[in-house]
Amino acid sequence: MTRRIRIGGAQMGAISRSDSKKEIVDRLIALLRQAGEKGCELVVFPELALSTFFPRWYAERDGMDGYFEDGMPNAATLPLFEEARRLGIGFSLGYAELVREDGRVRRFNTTVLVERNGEIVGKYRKIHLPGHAEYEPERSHQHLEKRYFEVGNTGFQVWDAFGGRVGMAICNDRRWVETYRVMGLQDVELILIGYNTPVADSLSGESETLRMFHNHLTMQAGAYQNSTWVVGVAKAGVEDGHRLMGGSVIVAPTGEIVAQAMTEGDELIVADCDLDRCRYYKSHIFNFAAHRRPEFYQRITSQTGVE
Ligand code: CDV
Repeated sequence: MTRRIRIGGAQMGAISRSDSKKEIVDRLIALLRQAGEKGCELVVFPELALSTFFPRWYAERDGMDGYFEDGMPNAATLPLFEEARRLGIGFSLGYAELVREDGRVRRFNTTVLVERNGEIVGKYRKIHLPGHAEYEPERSHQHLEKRYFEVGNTGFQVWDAFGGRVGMAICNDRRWVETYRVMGLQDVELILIGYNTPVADSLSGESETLRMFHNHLTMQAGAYQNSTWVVGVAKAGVEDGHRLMGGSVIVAPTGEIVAQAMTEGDELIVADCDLDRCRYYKSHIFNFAAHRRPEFYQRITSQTGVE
């Protein structure tokens, strides 16, 4: 029996501060229906797909709570869950999560994995939070994820779903080799990643081309070195004067890009992903059991910064 699954990467264009939750969810549903027409069984939505990328603005720590969801699904997102179940399509969805846990209010940058029957089967809370926690006047835009979110507490798990082994990561996580390897060691076959990446870093002066190269380089390397499919999906375009990159891709376990977005707007990319293609490298050049030497990797878990 083939384990081929048709996957849609649902890149989104910009979301402005003034857009209502209903307008945003309607756009997600439109992308989902397009995916249904193309025969997709799984749709990957971006990081923070229900709001503008609010960490670019400074406020009190609870000053952005209006952009957070305090349950999933909730009244605003239920129509998306219902339409997905009606169409028999699963999806991953990134959003800002507000939860009462351990007797206090906690805020995470979260993605849920929803199976074709509408059930949430996995939840990942972003671990590598980029940026800073206080206002930094030298920047043209802030990146305050460390202010508004806590480091995720789910770890990098892998779930049996969609006929394979599925993991998730969020945006900055894609740049870290550890993200992929921890899932690789759990036999991951498909990693779903949403991102919001500014085209410019006001401190480094890197070109847009170089930043797009790094976007793809990290996901292609992660796919190849762990012999897994990777789906990376952007929220792109100009949000209230701040431009985010597109470049959403579906990457094969060989590291090759098999589908890529061409715009910075709402755009669906599609690929047929045969999960059995993961098996070749997993049993040859990246046969971990045969070739890894963890006795020489201790620094990776015992040490954080350079010593
Ligand atoms: N949302 C992100 O995590 N963005 C970062 C930016 C700040 C570099 C990223 O790694 O794309």
